[in-house]
Amino acid sequence: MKNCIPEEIQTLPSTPDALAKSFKRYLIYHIGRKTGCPPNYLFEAVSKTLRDRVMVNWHKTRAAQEQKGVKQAYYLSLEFLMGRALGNHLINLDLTDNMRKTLEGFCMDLEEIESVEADAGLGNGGLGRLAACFMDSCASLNLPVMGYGLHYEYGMFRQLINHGYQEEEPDQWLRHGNPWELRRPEYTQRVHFGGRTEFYRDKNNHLRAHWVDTHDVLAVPYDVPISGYKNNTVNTLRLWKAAATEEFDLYEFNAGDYAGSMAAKNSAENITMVLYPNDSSENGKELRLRQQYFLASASLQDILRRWELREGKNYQYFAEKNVFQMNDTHPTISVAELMRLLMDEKNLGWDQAWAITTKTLAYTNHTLLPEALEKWSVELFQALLPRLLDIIYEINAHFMDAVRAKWPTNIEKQRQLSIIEEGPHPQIRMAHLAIVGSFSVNGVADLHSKLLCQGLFKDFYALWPEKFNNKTNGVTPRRWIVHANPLLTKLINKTIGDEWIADLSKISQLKPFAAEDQKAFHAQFKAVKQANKQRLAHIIQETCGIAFNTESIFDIQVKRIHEYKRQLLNALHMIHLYSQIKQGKTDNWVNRCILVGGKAAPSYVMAKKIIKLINNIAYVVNNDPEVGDKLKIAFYPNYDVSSMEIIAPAADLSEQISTAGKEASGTGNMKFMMNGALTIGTYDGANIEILEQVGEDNFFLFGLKVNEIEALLPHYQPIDYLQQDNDLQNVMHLLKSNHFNALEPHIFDDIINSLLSPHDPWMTLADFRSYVDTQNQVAQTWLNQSQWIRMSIMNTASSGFFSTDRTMQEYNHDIWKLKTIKPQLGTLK
Ligand code: 26W
Repeated sequence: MKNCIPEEIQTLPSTPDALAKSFKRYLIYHIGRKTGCPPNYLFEAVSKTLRDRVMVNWHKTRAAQEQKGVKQAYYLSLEFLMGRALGNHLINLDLTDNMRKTLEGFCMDLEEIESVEADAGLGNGGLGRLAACFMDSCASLNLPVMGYGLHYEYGMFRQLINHGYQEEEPDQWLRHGNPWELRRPEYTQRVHFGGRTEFYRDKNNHLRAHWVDTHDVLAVPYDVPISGYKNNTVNTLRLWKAAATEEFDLYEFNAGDYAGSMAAKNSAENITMVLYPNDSSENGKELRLRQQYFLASASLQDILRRWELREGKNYQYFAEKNVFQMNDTHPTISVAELMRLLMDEKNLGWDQAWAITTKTLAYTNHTLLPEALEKWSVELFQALLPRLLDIIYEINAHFMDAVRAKWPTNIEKQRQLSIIEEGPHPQIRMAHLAIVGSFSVNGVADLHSKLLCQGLFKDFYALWPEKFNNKTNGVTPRRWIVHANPLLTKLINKTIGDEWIADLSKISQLKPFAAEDQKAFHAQFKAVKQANKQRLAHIIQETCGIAFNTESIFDIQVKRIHEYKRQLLNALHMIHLYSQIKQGKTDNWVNRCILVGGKAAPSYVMAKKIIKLINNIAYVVNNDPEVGDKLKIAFYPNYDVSSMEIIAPAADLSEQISTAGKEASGTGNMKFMMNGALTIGTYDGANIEILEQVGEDNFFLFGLKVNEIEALLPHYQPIDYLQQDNDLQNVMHLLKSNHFNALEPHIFDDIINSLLSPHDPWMTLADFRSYVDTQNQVAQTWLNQSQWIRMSIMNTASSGFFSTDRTMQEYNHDIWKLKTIKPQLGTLK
């Protein structure tokens, strides 16, 4: 449509008065409410006021990044665990103070408004939150990186605790709308399912394929702005929502089957209805495969569309200017989908398409657990994605040639490495497809990457050592220090200035302030921790009705509930402390408040039992007058990103107690460290690098190492540990005697049996003694408060390495090779 809208647009003024004017305009004229309206409208008006200030920089960033010749990276992920956006944008735009003043003018409190926002819980745990921290750091580093994910109608379920049991409720995060997303139907893509392959000869007599008789689903993008820290860059996270095509509505509608047409519409729109709440075991559900292909296909088509807008149909330089990072194997069908698009839609030959694919795709592995390695049945693929199955077979045939060339006489190697696992029900091994199709394969911590090369992917490493690399995870200091811990931020700024926020390596300038003679700084550091403990204690009182005394050690384990993370080891320690109190062994006692939080996958029976056990122990301990303040235990319901923002700043002790070799990295460990918690941890994942950075004097290390675990596993006899250890006997006796479940006898029998089984892969009892002894050291250290504070300051001051800014710089230097792109300042032309 013709128009003469001026091309020049200007960023809106952001003085408190200007913000107030915008806010009033939104509330009164856009939303149509005034005083006395529900809080979600106030939040919406505040967010849209701020969003207006993001908009021009968003345009400018896109304009700068979409110039010809600019290389871009795309982060493909089924999960983006973003949490809340408002506070984060305020920090990045440096508008926190102005907005606070504006709202004070209306007798409103900024923190209260922020707390109205629903978490964008589009992820399970570590992998999803990592994607969110990556997006923040890429924008803050001016890296042209776009995120592609799914617009789930329901995110991670809400966890309720009822009589100690987990119950799940749907997460209706979009109930009041989402001011941070923009629907962009003009960029809708069409994704195929079902049908069959038809081969034909093109005019040059080349054999080509058509995917025909498909059932299509539309992918409608929702764009979310990702602002960088005080640098005017605003990147994009594009989330796809499934919608039915009109034809397939109309066809059935005209045939008179209204209900049938609606059912078909539903089945299309189901694809992005809900996030799968499993964070380790893959269960082969068709809908999950549909989600994965839907993301891959819509994103790749969108990227090719944008490429052609800039460069036309010329694919010669595509690989030089585009790179895709696959977040675990979940989006790995992209390997085959990119081949399909390049060959069937863009008419490239196999060799050219394969060269492009393997120069643009990179894969990050996030787990060594065998049950988490994705496999899809060939049968399901045949029915749902027949054309992609053809391509995977052909990729595998070429790959088997390479395997034969390396190991000419070894048939067994071919069987082990094949993308197709043969058997009565053949399966596609997605990790193998990812490695074969990628130029880079990385793990997420030093140890984890080494274990990939030596264990899980050993033969692939022998074949292509140059593909393998490590990228130790991080977390964004903007959310995990500046936003979560404003008091600490103020103290650090006052002490060393604020450059650490954009360059966390500078936080090491705090190290001299750990020295014994820095009494004033120590007192202020301690006061900050105390205030943050008060803030958490208040919430625990409100939600759990349990009184946490802020003079006690706050000993915290929050993460997904999983046997390998060993919440059970923590539970055994709780019972041990309780038993000590009951036996009167309380000389030099140190009071402790133990907090555990996390969600169990709804179908993970053992994880749910662990939650019940912790709640039952808590009930007995908290209601025993003889125990009093010596020990308090709480289970934090519905642990999510926003709760971690309150929890991490209040922790004295961070529990990172996985069986060595099982936790790929961990990122909660880093959030705790930054906020001055000391870690009690095994030699696992990024704990090892935390220990290296902070020094062993400032870290409580315990437990068996990977090689010891491996050596012991075949002849592990938990009974032996029991026989040698009185404390362990007392603990197991209390458990077995139904002490914590008098009204529900034997409900914990399967837990007891798993601990005592020689086949317990997590070897919990093997680490019990070492854990309890180290917890005693923790308590002894706490008695020396000045030493504790020194160690705590050293943790914050040594956390510089764990910024995702560093992680992203490494991805960029080694894998993506992007140039930084800054938006042009001034008015937009
Ligand atoms: C259902 C399939 C499935 C399988 C694995 C879903 C999700 C997963 C993820 C790999 C689980 C996950 O979140 N892994 C965590 O990734 C973090 C970021 O790299 C690491 O810090 C954690 O150690 C790792 O457990």
